[in-house]
Amino acid sequence: MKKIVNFLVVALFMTFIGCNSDKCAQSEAETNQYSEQDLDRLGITDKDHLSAASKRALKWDKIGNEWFIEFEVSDLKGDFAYEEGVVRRDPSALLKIDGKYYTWYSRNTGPSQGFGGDIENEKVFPWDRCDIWYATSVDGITWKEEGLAVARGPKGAYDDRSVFTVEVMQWEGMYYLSYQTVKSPYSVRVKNQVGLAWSSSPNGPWTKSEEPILSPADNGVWKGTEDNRFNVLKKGDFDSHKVHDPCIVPFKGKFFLYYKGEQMGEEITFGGRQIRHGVAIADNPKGPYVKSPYNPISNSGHEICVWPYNGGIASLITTDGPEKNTIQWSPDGINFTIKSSIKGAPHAIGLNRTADTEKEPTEILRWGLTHEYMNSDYQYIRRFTSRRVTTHVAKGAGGKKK
Ligand code: AAL
Repeated sequence: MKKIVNFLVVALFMTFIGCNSDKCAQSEAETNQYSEQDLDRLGITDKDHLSAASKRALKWDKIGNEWFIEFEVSDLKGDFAYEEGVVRRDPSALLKIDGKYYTWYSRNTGPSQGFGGDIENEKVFPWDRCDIWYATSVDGITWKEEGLAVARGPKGAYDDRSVFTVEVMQWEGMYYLSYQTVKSPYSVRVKNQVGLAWSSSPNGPWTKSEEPILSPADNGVWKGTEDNRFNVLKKGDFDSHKVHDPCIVPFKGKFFLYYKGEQMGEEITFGGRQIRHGVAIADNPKGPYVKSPYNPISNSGHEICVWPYNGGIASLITTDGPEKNTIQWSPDGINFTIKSSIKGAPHAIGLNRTADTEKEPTEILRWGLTHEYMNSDYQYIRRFTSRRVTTHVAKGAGGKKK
């Protein structure tokens, strides 16, 4: 009996050692779920030994290069030519109304002093003390600044310090501008909210919402009283400090307000800022907007750049996080997967909403607006174009695919 027990103990031990010495081996059920064709396409010949990277690759959608593009940026003419002393930045999407393209943007004048000086009277950022202006163009190249669209609110209002980084939505004969708001004083720890204005004409006049339509989560706790955004007792939700870059898209009979969240106690992770996107959903354009319980819906990104495609929503993810410089798509507007990894993209894109978004996945990115830093004080609005890249040609190979 003793012998049998000893044998069983040794056998069990051997099994244990065996499993551990080859812990990367796949279970039969695991290996059988992959087709020979998929394995061959990915160059995986030993399906019993799949690395973590191979396992990720086997989960990819079967896509070619239809989401891969490269961008170029160029100067615009007329009032969008660079003008010393004037900030024009964060252009909205383009609408075409009565033969003219329209865009809205943040505008102000003069240099920024940062947080070191007289915050009450100076400008801390180029996007501080902004109002929302608009411009039109017949050809998308030469622009005419038309004037003020939405001004900051009166002292004491939630938007008394700055209204900026605007997006536009056209819906059933009405125009909606969603934008960031800051209430004075503009401290480092100041919360940023989102406001809305609407009009029956792109030329206004605009009616502003009395209250913000979106606010940061209220579950972070600052540590101490120093005006420092990194000192926290508790960080709270991904958007506990700021809700930024709003963009409302009509989708599946509702209104999806995509936004960028900034978190109290933000860290640098994966070589970038800890920036993520969220979505808040409403039955009506004016709200109320309810944040999705699935937020954050991205783990990377910066300015929001989203468009409808193939019954879902596509999103260009730029600047920050491990998935920066990717284009992603989601069937439900919430669960996004990577469709392409690109070399980089212009900042603060204003999409051409007149494009035929169904022609191909990135058709809406063929041209549009962006902004560029001439220096830390002044930014100006420029044009981007993009082209699809479907082949890789070795340098000097005479244009033939090699
Ligand atoms: C941009 C945007 C928001 C920020 C600032 C102006 O990149 O994310 O708009 O507030 O910078």
